[in-house]
Amino acid sequence: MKERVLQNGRLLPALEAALAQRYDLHPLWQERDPQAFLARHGADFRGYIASARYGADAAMIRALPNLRVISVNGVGLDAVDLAAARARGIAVGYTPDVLNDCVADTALLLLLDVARGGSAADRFVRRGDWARGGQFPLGSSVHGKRVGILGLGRIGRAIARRAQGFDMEVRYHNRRPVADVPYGYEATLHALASWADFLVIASAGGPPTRHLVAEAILDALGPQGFLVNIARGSVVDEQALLAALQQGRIAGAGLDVYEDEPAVTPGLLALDNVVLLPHIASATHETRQAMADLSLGNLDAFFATGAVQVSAL
Ligand code: 8YV
Repeated sequence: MKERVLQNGRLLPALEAALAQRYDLHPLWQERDPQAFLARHGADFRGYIASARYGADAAMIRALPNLRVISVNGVGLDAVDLAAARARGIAVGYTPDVLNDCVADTALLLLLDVARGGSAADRFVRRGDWARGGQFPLGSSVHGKRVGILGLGRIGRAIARRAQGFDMEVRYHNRRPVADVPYGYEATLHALASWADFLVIASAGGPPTRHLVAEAILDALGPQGFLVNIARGSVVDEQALLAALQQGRIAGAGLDVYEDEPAVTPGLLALDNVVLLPHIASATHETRQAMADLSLGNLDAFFATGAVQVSAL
């Protein structure tokens, strides 16, 4: 008999198809009353497939009393209650590394776009402003500028390498200094923001980093400084960011993530010096396929051997 696996939200169609072939996959998101469904059938499921957006909180884990494995199709684990999983002995798999390059590419995409005004210039051409004789304002060059990276994990390092390729100077702030990297360490985020022309957030999300970037850090970044966030929206106080942008206290922002996705603080939509992406940093055919292979591999490995391939615990 096939193992029952619960699916909390949409995934790559190819992954959904592969899961449905191997498992008795149930799409919870199609239930009209998910709570009632869980109350009746929660005990049937031993597997659970989650994503960065559709995680597994304590209530969900409680509703699945026989759950043995959670496979997260993503690297960020802030939407999964890891303590609750650990307490119950539930294995948790995730998909680190395979998305480092695409996420880092997106950080540079946002950095270059917001500095040079790529998206705004595109709008300028489409509006007919160029044809009418308009002059698009000058941008900021990036070579020789300073990139401060918050969170020098796997993705942060990939961003640092790319920034060096653009002849930028790199420093970072982390909970603790990282051995074997050629980048300067700033002991506080405030010092990093004061030093940087571009502050790039590549840290984990969740309670420990919530609103780390708020008014004081934005003011340290200053009127010539740009913020880039490819990590989690929760790290930035979005209202404070909006105020800083509206008042010219920072120069611009490039965002892939938001506090309340898919909602974006409305005031941001009106600003030409803000580049807004819909959480697509890992969204390429190649990377999403690699993530799908790994999250499926984690489930398969667990049911075959009792352990996931890549454990988050
Ligand atoms: C995806 C992400 O949006 O991996 C993460 O933590 O935020 C992204 O890669 C998501 O997990 C895809 O389902």
